[in-house]
Amino acid sequence: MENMKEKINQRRRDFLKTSSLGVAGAALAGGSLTAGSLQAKETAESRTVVTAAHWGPLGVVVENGKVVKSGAAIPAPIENELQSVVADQLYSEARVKYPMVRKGYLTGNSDRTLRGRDEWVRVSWEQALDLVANEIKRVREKYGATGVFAGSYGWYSSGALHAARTLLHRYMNVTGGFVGTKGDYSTGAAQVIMPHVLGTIEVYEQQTSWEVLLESTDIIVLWGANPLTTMRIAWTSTDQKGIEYFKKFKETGKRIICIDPVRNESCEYLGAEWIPLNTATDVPLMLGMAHTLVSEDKHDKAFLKKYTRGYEKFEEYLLGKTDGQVKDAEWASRISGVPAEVIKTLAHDFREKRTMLMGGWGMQRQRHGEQAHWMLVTLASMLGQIGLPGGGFGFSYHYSNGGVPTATGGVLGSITANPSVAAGAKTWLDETSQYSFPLARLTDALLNPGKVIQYNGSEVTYPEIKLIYWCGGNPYSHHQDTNLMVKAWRKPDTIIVNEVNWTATARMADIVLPATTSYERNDLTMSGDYSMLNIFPMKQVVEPQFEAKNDFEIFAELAKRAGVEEQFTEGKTEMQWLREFYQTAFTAARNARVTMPKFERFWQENKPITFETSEKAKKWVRYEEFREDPLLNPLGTPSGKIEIFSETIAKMNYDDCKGYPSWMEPEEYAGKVTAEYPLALVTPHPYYRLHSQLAHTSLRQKYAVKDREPVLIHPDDAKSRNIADGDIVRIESPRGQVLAGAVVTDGIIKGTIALHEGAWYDPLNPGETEKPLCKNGCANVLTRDEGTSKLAQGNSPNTCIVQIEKYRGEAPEVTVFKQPKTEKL
Ligand SMILES: Nc1nc2c(c(=O)[nH]1)N[C@H]1C(S)=C(S)[C@@H](COP(=O)(O)OP(=O)(O)OC[C@H]3O[C@@H](n4cnc5c(=O)[nH]c(N)nc54)[C@H](O)[C@@H]3O)O[C@H]1N2
Ligand SMILES: Nc1nc2c(c(=O)[nH]1)N[C@H]1C(S)=C(S)[C@@H](COP(=O)(O)OP(=O)(O)OC[C@H]3O[C@@H](n4cnc5c(=O)[nH]c(N)nc54)[C@H](O)[C@@H]3O)O[C@H]1N2
Ligand SMILES: [Mo]
Repeated sequence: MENMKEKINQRRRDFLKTSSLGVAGAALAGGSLTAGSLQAKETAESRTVVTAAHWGPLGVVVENGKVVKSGAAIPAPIENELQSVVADQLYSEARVKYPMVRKGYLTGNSDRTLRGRDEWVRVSWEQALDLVANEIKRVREKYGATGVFAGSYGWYSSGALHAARTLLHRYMNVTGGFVGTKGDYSTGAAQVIMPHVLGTIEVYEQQTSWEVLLESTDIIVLWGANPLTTMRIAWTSTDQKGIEYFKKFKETGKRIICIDPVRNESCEYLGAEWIPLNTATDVPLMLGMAHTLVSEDKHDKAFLKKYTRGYEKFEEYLLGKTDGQVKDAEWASRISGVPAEVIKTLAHDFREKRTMLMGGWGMQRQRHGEQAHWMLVTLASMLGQIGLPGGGFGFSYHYSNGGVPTATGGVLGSITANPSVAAGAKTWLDETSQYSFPLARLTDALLNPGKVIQYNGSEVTYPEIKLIYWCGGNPYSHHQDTNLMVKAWRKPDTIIVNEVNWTATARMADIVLPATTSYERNDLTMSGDYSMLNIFPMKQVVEPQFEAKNDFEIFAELAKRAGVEEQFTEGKTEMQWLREFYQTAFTAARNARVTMPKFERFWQENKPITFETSEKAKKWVRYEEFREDPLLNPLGTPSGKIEIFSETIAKMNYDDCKGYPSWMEPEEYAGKVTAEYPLALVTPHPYYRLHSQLAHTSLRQKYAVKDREPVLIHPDDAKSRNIADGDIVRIESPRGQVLAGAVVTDGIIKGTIALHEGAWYDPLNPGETEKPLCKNGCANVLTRDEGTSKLAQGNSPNTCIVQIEKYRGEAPEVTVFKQPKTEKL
């Protein structure tokens, strides 16, 4: 039965089966087993290699030179199936095998609308590299560095050295510069507003320790957060501990509340109370709670006075003094769909009990997304628990194991985007180019060179982009309004993509260079992002498949053609780089009086290093120092306090972001549907993939419905359209149309459907119609491409209305996971 709930229950049963370690161990028979994990080992018949990926430390079993199995190298608290498909990734039918050039590009490039539907021609590496090097040189000479766009957003693969995007930037920097990007798709709105409110970006910061939460927190609120799903991976590699802590909290029997349009995997697994709400209505819901507190005089006035600024201005708005609208629980209920009584009760409970509001990020990936997190901080201020053990708010408990205490040890060095910057860990938000624009405005920039837009109090002018180079990302999966992007993508002269697989982005390029997976090269990674708990060896498992090369090699070759190979490689080989990165950690660890093995031994033993965690780290409370003494430990805001009113933002005078958090109706949501498009769409992150990564593996069989992306629909909405569970459906928005497979479930609020992000775009007859049908179900074919506001210009996919119907007739086959058409010239 293709039913979401059934699948979640199945997962629960699978979990119960595998949680006793003996059973998990047996399931992984083949490698050497220690408590349900695969350790490095070599016998006459088989070899187990320890490596790692975003989805954690992996043991990979090789027999006769081929990978036959993979699994956790350190036991996972809940089985992580993402770890089991190394072989599928290596030997996929979707792999780019050779350097390929689009036929029409080779024969004069007179018709750029052929992108995405032309034939491909295999060329030699020499030919491909010459072509790329010469074209970049031509564009730079003619248009300068601003003609070359290499923002190349994406999640590529873990690794301190083979970091696809960083390597591209490094190559671009040593050869003459490029246009880069500002921000990311994850927290586009929050990361720009939070510094005004709290003085830090907040979303990528360590959280109050889980050890403190276990002891002090009474209520956890998963406010639009789904950690069971989103912590199956981490930006470096998951330390797997965050989920373990959620599990422990659940075992204490304390309350967990989930405020979400979807009864998501975390809600199900943790047995949380589900408060369904309409997508994009969190601000009214929070205002309703805030109003309840004020009207009963229960807000923490002492906290507001001592630690915040501008509350009075916000209160005037809350009470309707500025716009005549009282934001009480009844008003909030009409918009959010949450009963007024529930709103009031929650407000009381949060005030009386030690409550941790864990905010996810889906609610800021929408128009006016800045307001949700600002309002959440405001509500938390009124509750007065910020800086107390286990209370307040946290914006990273669902991501990369936030709240897992930081270990004492060493942190690996890593390759830099600019050789003149010394090696060391840098965050991906650091700008590496001289020119940049907010990344979610990509289509707008391609279509409107020279246009000036507002961004966080400044102006940004779009460059004229003549060449795009993408390495380690998949914009045809991640960017909003695919059909508009197809048009924009026709503007540049040349598009180059390094890819492992024939993703839609590779298919839309002119030149495609085959990249290795991380299992075909040597690397190192930390785990946890915040915990820095482990160093994982990422040992090469097999030889590169077909003619795939490492991005490092590709860019070294290209740099050589520009006469700057030495600057790019610094004369170091793969293993020399790794030894150096390791040494950085070794030295730091020694300074912290922690011993690490010498590199040679570490590499030869092929075992993860796990650092110890201090008692101090376990007791760490975010904002504790600020609470103790706000004058001695002020925040990085202009007032040094939490800014409920921001003078800085008010002075920008933006109509779409005022000086205090407020409710601005988005253009499309459940409260603003039309007869043609009567439903709202939400696009959460998928359980069995990392965005588009792993979509081509056998994991697809666990969720696909009639070989399409599953769409969650409420039984009432399905019934009125004659849609049954398992039906193929057609979803249409003002911007595009896709096929999907219906999952009829009461686990979604009525009036909204959910289609996860990350499906591979697979158009039927591309270029021939205005709204070509995506056969597979890529959510972004439907979504809107508009900035969150003039402040952050973040992406806003969760602002979207649609219609859905049963698909009649023969559904076209999904073809995007196969090789594209090739030809000999
Ligand atoms: N509708 C909607 N859209 C969204 C979101 C949403 O919530 N809703 N979420 C947004 C968010 S938060 C994000 S982060 C983005 C994610 O968007 P992306 O980060 O672009 O998505 P990935 O699928 O991780 O793409 C990574 C690509 O890199 C390739 N790759 C892997 N390893 C290597 C390597 O070593 N070398 C090279 N050259 N390539 C490699 C993979 O094959 C894959 O195609 O999507 C955004 N889009
Ligand atoms: N397995 C897996 N893990 C991942 C990823 C992945 O693709 N797969 N992606 C990684 C990346 S790059 C990122 S940025 C993070 C993403 O982390 P998030 O952005 O937090 O993830 P989402 O799934 O977009 O949203 C989380 C929850 O919010 C709900 N939601 C959406 N809109 C609203 C709203 O308006 N209000 C409320 N209250 N809830 C809403 C969704 O239904 C979902 O249950 O996850 C990371 N982890
Ligand atoms: Mo993200």
